[in-house]
Amino acid sequence: MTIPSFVIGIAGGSGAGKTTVARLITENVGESVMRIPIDNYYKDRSHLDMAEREQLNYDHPSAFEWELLYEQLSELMEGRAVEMPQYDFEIHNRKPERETVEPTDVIILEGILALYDEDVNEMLDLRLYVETDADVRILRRIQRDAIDRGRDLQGVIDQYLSTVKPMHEQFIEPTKKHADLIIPEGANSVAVTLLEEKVQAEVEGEETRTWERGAIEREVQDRT
Ligand code: UZR
Ligand code: MG
Repeated sequence: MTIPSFVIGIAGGSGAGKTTVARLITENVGESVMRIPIDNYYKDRSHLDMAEREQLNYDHPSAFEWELLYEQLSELMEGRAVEMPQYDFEIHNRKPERETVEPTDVIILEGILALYDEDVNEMLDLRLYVETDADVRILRRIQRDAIDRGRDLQGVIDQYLSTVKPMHEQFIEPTKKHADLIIPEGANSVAVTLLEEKVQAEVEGEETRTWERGAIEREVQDRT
């Protein structure tokens, strides 16, 4: 039975490069590490039609099923497999089928609000915030949504101004204060190399975590 020994959270705005950082630090590590996109925990919207789903605010904390994320993370932390939901961005909805996910030594939880929920934050050993300028992020967003995913450009712009930007400022940016480390400009190769070494060592069985899980903030509080 595998009990995860190291859990990393990666937060940051849409288009900041969270997925890229997560991929790069796990690329050469093999099967002892998994990535959990918090996108998998977007609420099930099967009762709405496509036009209604297109209108939803996907950048607000209430778009996610936090209880399910917490429950499944807790199961994994105790060495049990979970039936994880999967998300389909094309239809803005959860897929009908779930995927069986077994616990691994290292878990990387990645998403715009990875550092938002207090209970989830307590489960993380290392909290990262990827900080990338808003102009770079919107350009990437246009590339991904309008060019790669074939969405309408005006729709991408409207969504950015009506929800992505205000929610970023209200909910995502403030979670930076929960971070242990801030990574400038996403796939910053020095940061990625340091993190990769850490993950590699953890997977090879060296105990690299010398602090107690969730202890960081308490320690800071004790000192103040
Ligand atoms: P990342 N998102 C969608 O566009 N459609 C969905 O059904 C679910 C999410 C977008 C969401 C958010 N919102 O900014 C982004 N908008 O996915 C988060 N607008 O994903 O961190 O990979 O950019
Ligand atoms: Mg991503």
